[in-house]
Amino acid sequence: MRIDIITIHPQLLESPFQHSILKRSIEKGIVEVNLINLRDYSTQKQKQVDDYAFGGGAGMVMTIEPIANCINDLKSKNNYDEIIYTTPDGETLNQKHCNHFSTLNNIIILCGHYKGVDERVREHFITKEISIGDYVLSGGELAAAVLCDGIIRLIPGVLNDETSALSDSFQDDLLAPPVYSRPAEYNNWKVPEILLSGHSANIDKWRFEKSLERTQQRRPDLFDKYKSGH
Ligand code: 6GU
Repeated sequence: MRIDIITIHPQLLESPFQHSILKRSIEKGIVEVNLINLRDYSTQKQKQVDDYAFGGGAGMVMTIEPIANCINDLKSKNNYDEIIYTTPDGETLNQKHCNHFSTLNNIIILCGHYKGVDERVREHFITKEISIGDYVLSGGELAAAVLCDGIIRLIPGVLNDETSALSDSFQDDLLAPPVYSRPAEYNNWKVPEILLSGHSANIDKWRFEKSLERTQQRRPDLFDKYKSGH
């Protein structure tokens, strides 16, 4: 999979890809991530990529020309399955989006900034608009990093134990059950006996019940969705 990220702060996005699972996915050649500096596509003297909003009002707008130049340049070299724009007024990212994006070959992520991009970019270039939740960030870069992490870890071969992505919270609309490790007793706080029993059928049953219980208590909305689908 090839992910081209268009940003005015490429350095802000370096670190997430230099560690742990994302780093390994790149080293293994499963993913290629390119950080593209939007300013490189500005034709202005000062490499400007924003301007005042027509009609007035506070805040700058990301202008269409550098973005169009950049996306057209990328499109002349690759075919893209999705061109995603990170913006607080997009669809709220969920596991279904991540599952879908993880099956694609080439995507572009355009990181939003200021008061947003010229609407014509959204109309004519963008195929999907994604938010990571109902709060406002100072830019789309951290949202793009979250999106990439959510996608990349699902690509076959990225996680060592492929089944571990399948038992994630949300993958089947249920939260994951509690987990424990050594020591079996700490401060007189004991690990549930059943997990030490070695009886895998009983353990699976216990984990499933805990998943149900936890989802019902913490996320009644997810629990209703789960029940309606089963
Ligand atoms: Cl994608 N961008 C910004 N600026 N703020 C956000 C967001 C994105 N998602 C949630 N808040």
